[in-house]
Amino acid sequence: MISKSHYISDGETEERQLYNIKSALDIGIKCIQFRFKNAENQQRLHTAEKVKFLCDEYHCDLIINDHIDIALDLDANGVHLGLSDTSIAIARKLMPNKIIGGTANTLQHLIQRNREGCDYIGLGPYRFTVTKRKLHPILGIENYKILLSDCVRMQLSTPIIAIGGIQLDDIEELLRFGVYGIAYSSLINNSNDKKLTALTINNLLYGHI
Ligand code: TZP
Ligand code: MG
Repeated sequence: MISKSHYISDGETEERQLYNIKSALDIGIKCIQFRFKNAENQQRLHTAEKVKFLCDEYHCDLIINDHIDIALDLDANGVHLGLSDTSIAIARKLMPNKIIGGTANTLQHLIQRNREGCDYIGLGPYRFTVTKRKLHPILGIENYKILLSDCVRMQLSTPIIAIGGIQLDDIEELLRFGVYGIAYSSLINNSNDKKLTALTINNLLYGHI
């Protein structure tokens, strides 16, 4: 079962990553995508090992961004792959029973990702965000509406997770347009009441607290 709620980890240092991840676990987040761009490979793996330990302790799913080698090493629940990362076909061969997510920014990408057979598509960015550098063009609500109705018309059925600057007020409308779930980082990291924010996300996505 793919979670409707993906917390994307953020932080320039291991300390910051672990602090943010521990905070997310403490407020009941049940699916974390570990994203640590600003690290050497050895460092990233080392931090990921600690994250895996924490996620196991909290019964939280762990998806690794970009690095299928780390996902395999740690027996994580899945991997999230950008358009220029490992192909979905290779990922599927290497981890047939795991969750494989893929990024999309255009209708062409959505068609490609459906054909490739990933388990969910991260469609974005919804709006500008400082969490990610080298952003694809910003989509905004109008393009989500168009792209999601294109998916219905073309019978593209891979679940779509909206990402990029998502705020609580965006969620109902995105769901109405047909997104399956959301991925977010600063929504939690910048919240003054993380627990309440997490409960509200769950309530909006699953209809219960
Ligand atoms: N990919 C597109 S936007 C983004 C990623 C990883 C960052 C999401 O973080 P935030 O803080 O919710 O914008
Ligand atoms: Mg990537």
